Amino acid sequence: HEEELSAHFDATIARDQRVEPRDWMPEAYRRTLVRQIAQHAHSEIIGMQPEGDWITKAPSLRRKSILFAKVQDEAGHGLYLYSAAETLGADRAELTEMLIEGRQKYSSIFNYPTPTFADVGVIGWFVDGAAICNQVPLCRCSYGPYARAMIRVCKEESFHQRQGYELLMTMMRGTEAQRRMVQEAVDRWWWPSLMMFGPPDGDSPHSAKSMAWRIKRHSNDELRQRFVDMTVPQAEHLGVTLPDPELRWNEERGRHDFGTPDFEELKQVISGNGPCNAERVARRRSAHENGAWVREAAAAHAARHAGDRGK
Ligand code: FAQ
Repeated sequence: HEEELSAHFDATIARDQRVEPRDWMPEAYRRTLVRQIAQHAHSEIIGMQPEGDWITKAPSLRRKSILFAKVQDEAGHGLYLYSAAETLGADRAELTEMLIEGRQKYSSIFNYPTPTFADVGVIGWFVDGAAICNQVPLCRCSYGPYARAMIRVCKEESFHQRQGYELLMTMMRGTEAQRRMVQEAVDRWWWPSLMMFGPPDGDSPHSAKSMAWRIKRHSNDELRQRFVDMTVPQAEHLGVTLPDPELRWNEERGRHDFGTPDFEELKQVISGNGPCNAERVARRRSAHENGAWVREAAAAHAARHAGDRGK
């Protein structure tokens, strides 16, 4: 029987059809998805912090309301993604426990500080830009609930990217000090943004399997290349320099050549030793602990409501 189910699963993948929660799936496929979707959900939730720091300090009411809305969208993305993980049998409370105990990862990028308001713009431009490159192909991921969640997430993310770029355009039309602030933020975020795509292909243990299962559609290096090709003309238009002396157009390949990110730094940040890892996790933990009474009250209310319905 198991063989038959397995053949059916393989055929579904080969036909490029979706695997749904009720379908049989190999345990390793389920585990890979829970791992990736949980990390993705945690990234959205932890990702609220670096920009969230600027909500109370935004330079105008307009910028404040835009930022508020963006950070709320990220909370929403986190919730869709936790729901997608739940369709695979994961328990959201357990996933949160694993995050605050440091047993599950979130994107390296959210462990860098945001000392100036230009960081808000650069996060939108680079980090949401990188997220879009990585996530648009996930809209065709073989697992239905994840693929469908990605459609709305990508639409919102492309709006986020444009708001970051528009913020930077505004600053570039401002004073010399504002232009310097933008360039300085670009210099700090460029390499960490390239690291978001993960280790190089030769050093990516999960890629082969995830591509065979059509969870991933493109390799880490291919997506990194797409991001560079997409971003270079945007940088020119904005009037900033990307901090890579090896960056140049390669006529033959029809793509840009670029330098190698410091993958040792990526390893360090992933292992908890980035500039803000401890702060990010501590804040998530305290928010979770401070919210305990809300969860208890909601559960008590739901239990009483269930009792009412029984009468
Ligand atoms: N950070 O074998 P691979 C956002 C880990 S966007 C931390 O290549 P895989 C939106 C990897 O998990 C950011 N860990 O793994 C937003 C694995 O560890 P494990 C979130 C990383 O899975 C914007 C190990 O290294 N997006 O939040 C990183 O095939 C602005 C080996 O790597 C997603 O999560 C890293 N950068 O490929 C929010 C997208 N790279 O599990 C707020 C979905 C690698 O063995 C503001 N995820 N690792 O312990 C993916 O596409 C994939 O999981 C990759 C990694 C591409 C990230």
